[in-house]
Amino acid sequence: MNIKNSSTLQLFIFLLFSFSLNAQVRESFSINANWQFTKGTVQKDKPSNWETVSIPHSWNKFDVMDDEPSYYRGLGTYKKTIYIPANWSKKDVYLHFEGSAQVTTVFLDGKLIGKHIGSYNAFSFNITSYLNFKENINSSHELLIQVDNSYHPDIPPLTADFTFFGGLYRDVYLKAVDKVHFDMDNYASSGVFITTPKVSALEASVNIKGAFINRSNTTKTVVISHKLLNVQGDIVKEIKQNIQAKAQEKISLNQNMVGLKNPQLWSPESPYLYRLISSITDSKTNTVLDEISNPLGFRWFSFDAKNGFFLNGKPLKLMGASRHQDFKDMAHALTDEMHLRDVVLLKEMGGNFLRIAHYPQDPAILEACDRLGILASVETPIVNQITESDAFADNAKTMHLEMIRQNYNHPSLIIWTYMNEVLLRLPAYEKNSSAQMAYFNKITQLAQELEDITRKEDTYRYTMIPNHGNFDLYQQVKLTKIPMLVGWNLYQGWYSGKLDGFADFLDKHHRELPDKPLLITEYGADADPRLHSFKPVRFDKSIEYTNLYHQVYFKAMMDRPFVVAGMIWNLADFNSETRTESMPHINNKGIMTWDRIPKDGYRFYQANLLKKPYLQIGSKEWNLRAGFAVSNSNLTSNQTVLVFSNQPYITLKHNGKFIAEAKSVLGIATFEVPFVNGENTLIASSKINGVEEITDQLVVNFKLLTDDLANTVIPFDDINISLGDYRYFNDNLSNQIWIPEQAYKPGSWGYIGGKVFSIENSQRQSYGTDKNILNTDLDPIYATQRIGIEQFKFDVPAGDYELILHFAELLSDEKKEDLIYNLGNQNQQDKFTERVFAVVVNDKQTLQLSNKEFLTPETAFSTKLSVSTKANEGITISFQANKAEPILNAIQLKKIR
Ligand code: GCB
Ligand code: CA
Repeated sequence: MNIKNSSTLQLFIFLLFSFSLNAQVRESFSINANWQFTKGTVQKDKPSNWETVSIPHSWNKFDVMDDEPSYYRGLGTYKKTIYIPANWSKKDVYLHFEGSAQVTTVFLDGKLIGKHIGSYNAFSFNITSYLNFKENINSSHELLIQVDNSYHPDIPPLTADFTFFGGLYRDVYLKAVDKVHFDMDNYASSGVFITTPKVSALEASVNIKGAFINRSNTTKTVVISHKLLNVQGDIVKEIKQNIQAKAQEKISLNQNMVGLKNPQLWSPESPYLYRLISSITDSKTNTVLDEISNPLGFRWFSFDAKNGFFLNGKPLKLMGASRHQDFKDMAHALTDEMHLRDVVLLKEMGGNFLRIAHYPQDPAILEACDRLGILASVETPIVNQITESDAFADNAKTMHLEMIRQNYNHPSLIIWTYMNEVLLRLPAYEKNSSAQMAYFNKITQLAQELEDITRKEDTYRYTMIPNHGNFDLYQQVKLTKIPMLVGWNLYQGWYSGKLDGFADFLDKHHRELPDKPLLITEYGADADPRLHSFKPVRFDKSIEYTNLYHQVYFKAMMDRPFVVAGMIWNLADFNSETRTESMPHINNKGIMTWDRIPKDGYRFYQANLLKKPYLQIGSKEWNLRAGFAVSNSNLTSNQTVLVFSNQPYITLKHNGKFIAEAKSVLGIATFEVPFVNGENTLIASSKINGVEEITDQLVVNFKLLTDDLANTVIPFDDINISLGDYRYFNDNLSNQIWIPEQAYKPGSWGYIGGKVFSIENSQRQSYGTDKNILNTDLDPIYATQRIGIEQFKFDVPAGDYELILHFAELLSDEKKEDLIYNLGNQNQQDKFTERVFAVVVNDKQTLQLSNKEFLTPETAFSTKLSVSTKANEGITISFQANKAEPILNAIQLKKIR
């Protein structure tokens, strides 16, 4: 502060003074800055390599993306000197953690303060008795925290399709409260639990339960009051109660605020938020001892198996997404603003529901849902399987209680969820054996216990279990019976089967469980935004296949009023370290990328859900395209362009010329654009009410190719071809476009002989492999291959060229555990036989390749050659088998002179 004159100084002193008066009430500040961190434990007499970090922090930011399988799951130690304000000497002091993964042990000045189990809920410790205060100076204390994210059979989740990042990854706070305060020892909750037993547009009531404690050494007479404040901050209603509390006494509260007339209702369109200020006032001195603020929204809701969801008496189709809490290069250690941004993005998509999956997330998330009007569910992370131990069940139940109590007061939250696809990964018991029955019974029992806990804790919200598509098994284990709502995670036309299988499943549920409300808790397909295809097929990871997928699923859900909700899996791509495939370690089902760049899926939902006029050209990331000219006299190449819009008619212009007006179907207008070489400016527009226009523009850089390499109209300069592939691949880092292979025709280029590589008996992709190809980020071009290739020819004119050949042996003799999400696929052992072949360029033996030299299985290998060719000679690359068949994964040719 720059103090210019004495009146500012006076004001400053006044502010300081008024602050200390206020210091009666709760104080809290985060202690995120300046921690010392080291991996492993700290050993006496051994120097540790401390590094300065700040919270949120994770030690798994980068090792989850490298080519080494697995990531650090072990101990990390954090330390920091904390300073306790001298004026806190008469207070109760707490250390509050919003979340730490996954077992956290806290020491203060070498003394054990406490331990917490589980990665996703908050916890706090009363540290008052460990502090020693001196007059007028802050006391300093050494805080040491051990955090361990090792696998533990008794701690859920055990396995899952996401990464179990470790670290002190959410905010840490120091808090001070008067000795008389609302309960701070109730699972790190606010200590006050608010319900609205009666709500209508005419009248509402509020019930407040909880407790307060008098930790002082004298009896206190206090006034407990609750004020309901509207958005303007006016007190709408206040209730008060005089209570006497003996020294050290904890007193339960159960108070009602009734007869609130014409409450403003909370809904997605109008998320009206009241605040309930609860306070404790000393009757004698009239000083406020404690005060807390909770959000309050008036709404009522119900789920119906025939007609879906109703909010405030009106039907509302719930549409939204699930969300994981990680982000590119940051693991799960995000700032509050980044969490908030995801909820904003969901709102901007037109969504009204968030499945907080598969675990409770940062408090910023539900706060944002309350404010922005997003309904939500939150779940306890029992995923894929359980351990049949009491300790596992106890930990699960404790996590569940923590979750319920900590999130109780959010009006946006309407569903408590537990167990995700818990029958996906069955232990190796024999089918129908007594051991398997015992396992199933344990699951039924745990589900029933969690259900009972939830119903007892909260009589207003609903309960839900999300299952995978094995209908009969979930019926058998009673998981369709125990919860109030049944969620299904469905992937027909992705992991297996056909897209129409989805609608069949919906109808089956409706037929066989006519009284159970049905929510689609997950549906989605992988989209690697670098991959595009005009022949999209299941598991090719192309944007175009996911476009089809989302259209079919969305329509099936919209056509059926009994489908309560649809939750896209997932709002954004997320890390799943064990995954391989086109983008290793990433689950690409997000409708946005890991760093939140929208894909077409996001635009599809905007076009279908947003009420305000919307229009966006699709595939924005595909701004580098390639294609063949119609002929030497027609230098254009026709390719499809999609425009996503909620307007009925869309017009597209290309380089200033009118292309067409097209009707949008399910939010999509389709155009054929005659691309020209170089820059192509696309402008899509639509009239609204006949007048105003909304427009969107995309510039595509197009590389016009010709089949006639000798022609001079489009002289050959370079080309990148992915063998055994039907897709276009954009390598945005090097600004290069790869095109699919073609067979050789004289005068042109292409392969001779061989076939497209495909995994034997694969139930998913029809070509290429899903393995992580090591030593490259260009996995898609290496994961596809022409096998048994005899030649590759370019009938190029005379000149100097650079030729790059790319190889990857896609088979190996190692046995690998199959990705469990690829339902129905068994572990497979490759039929590997050693491969040896020679590469001959224009009759000159260039290279001998074998699995011992160069062709290390599952590893990218590329080699660059210079070729000079004479007139009418062209370039011929011949592959000569020695052992097994020759292969080629990709090829590039560039003219130098
Ligand atoms: C599921 C799981 C989810 C996975 C998803 C997938 O059913 O619930 O955790 O990430 O499928 O992409 O396979
Ligand atoms: Ca390839």
